[in-house]
Amino acid sequence: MPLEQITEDQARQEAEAIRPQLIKWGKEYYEQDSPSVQDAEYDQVYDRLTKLEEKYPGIVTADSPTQRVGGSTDSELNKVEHPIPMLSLGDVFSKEELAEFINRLQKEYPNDTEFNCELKIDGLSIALRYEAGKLVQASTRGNGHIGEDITKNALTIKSIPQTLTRPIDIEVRGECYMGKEEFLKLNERRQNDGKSTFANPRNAAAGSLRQLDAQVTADRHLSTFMYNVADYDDLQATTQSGLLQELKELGFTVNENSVVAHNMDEINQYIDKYQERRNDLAYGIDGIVIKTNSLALQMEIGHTVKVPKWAIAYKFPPEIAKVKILDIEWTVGRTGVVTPTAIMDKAKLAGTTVSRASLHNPDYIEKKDIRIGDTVILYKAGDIIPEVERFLPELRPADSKPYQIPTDCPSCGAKLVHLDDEVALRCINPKCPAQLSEQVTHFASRNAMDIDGLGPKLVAQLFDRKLIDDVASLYKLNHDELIELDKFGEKSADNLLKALDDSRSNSLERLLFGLGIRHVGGKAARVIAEHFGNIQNIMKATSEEIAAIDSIGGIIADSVETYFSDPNSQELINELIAVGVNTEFKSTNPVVAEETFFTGKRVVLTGKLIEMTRGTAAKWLEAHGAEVTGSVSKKTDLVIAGEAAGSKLAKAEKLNIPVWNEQKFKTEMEK
Ligand code: 3BA
Repeated sequence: MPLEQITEDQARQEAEAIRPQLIKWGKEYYEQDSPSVQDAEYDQVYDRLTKLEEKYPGIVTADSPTQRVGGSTDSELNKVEHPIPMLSLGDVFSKEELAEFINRLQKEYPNDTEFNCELKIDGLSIALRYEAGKLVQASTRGNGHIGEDITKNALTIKSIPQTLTRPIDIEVRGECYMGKEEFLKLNERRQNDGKSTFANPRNAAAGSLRQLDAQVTADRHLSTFMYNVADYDDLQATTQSGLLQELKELGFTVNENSVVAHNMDEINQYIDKYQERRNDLAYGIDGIVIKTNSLALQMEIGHTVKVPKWAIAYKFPPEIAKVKILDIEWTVGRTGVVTPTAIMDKAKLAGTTVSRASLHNPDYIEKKDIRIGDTVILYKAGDIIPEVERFLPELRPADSKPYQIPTDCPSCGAKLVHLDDEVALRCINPKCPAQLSEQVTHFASRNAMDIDGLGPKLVAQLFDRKLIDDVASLYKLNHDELIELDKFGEKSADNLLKALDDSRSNSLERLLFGLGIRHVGGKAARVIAEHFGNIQNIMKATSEEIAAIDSIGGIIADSVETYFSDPNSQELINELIAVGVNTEFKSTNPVVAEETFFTGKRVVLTGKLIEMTRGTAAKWLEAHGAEVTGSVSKKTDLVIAGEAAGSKLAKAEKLNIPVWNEQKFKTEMEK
């Protein structure tokens, strides 16, 4: 019903229908980081409710989602108040609405002739508080009044300066996000480790930032763009564009794609340019933000309880494609999970050609009632991952039937099951060829046994020809068998045999990771291998003994114990030993050098440390990638000062270099 014609009763009815849906989506979004709709749909429905309530203020209820700012915060992180609230942004979904907004502003404020256009980064808003130029607190926006304390986590983010170039008190606000590449790598790692993947970079950033363990945040490589301050007292800037420049001079990373526009034409040009280029950016954007450039005018124009009246977000229309579902393919993963994929006509979407989209699990197919032959709306979550939004009823063929979820494994024919309350369907046949094939591919992969040349295609062929049936049988392959394979010459056969032979002497952690034990990623494998020294010790270890290792949690420990208590696993290990695979821990250096907070940092130790000697501290720092130097200079990144520190401490303070006491250093060491 168009807004112009709707009666108050109709508006009330519609609003009552919309609100529970928005509340549900809001909960999913803020509390579980897993919304079941795309942001654009949420925004559109929210926008509709706002407009209904604006037209008939009498229908507004106290619990309407429009009356609350943002989501709730219910993790275990400490709460932080924002004495100067972090407002939200009003938004528009068309250039017409945007022109109206700008026209209204200019009518009331004829001097409002400069607008700073910024990209709207698809991340999470954060606030960084500095005292005398030093970072003292970082927090999430939360609901705008109360957020969460993420100070420790912020210390691990490279683009966040710990010391400003001037010793001022300031609260700087901006966006924290995960780059597209980083996001894809993270999901790949999580998939390898048998963990759930993030739906989009925004959720991944939220999940990574709101961590109790700062090391997790550090490993996730988040980035920031800052664009606002809580108050301008200690700054020189008189415009938003000048503010961005000054923030940059202070040491922050600001987005370089902002421009000052003078009229709707120029604003439209900016919109068009980035709508076109958004897929080429290394980070996701979901629109642009237009702000009155003059700070004095911003003050004069002011804000409502929720949003500044001098700024607006223009949201890009979601890129969608209408495509026909030709088939639903089920693939068996390494852990036996059977996942459906929609196979569709090829379509251009957000910069790439897509023809497949994961349908996640049987529930998803049933809830969305997706059927073969349906035409569906396809979009990309976080502009990256193709997702089926919904089917189009008007295009459903007359003879369409509900999709039948398979009951048998597509690879081995075994009955599929749901373990516990899992939504996932599983094949639990340990001899299922599809699972074994995935396991072998994982075993051979770079961070596992690193068997060069042994990729998925070759593994599939080896299985098809019954040349292998598990990872141990790889080591029994011979030259004559190999040269019979498709596109396999003498040279390829020799190379593969050499790669296999080389892998026999790998250190234990590669084998342990390669076995594909659930929840055991590369890092956990290394820690466990180093701790126990050989596979026999790991096989004997109880879950408690494994969990006693720092940084190994109960879930990983249980999973390791379960894996090795299975006779099939024990037999496999015996076979691996029989074919000459090394089961001892050898390496002294991490297989993959992990980046730590200290990587590349120049650190000076000064004063008397109580719980360790300076020598021990220096060794530890160097082992974690730091360079320990003797004197403080501009190039020093950090000074660790014990008791009775003298001139080095004074110099550090003069140069605004971060100084830690021993306690702070110890906390950091224990992370
Ligand atoms: N500019 C988000 N709010 C933004 C300062 C105002 C603002 C944003 C913005 C309120 C972006 C609302 C949450 C908030 C800091 C309040 C941007 C972006 N400007 N470029 C006008 O890139 N996503 N978000 N954040 N204060």
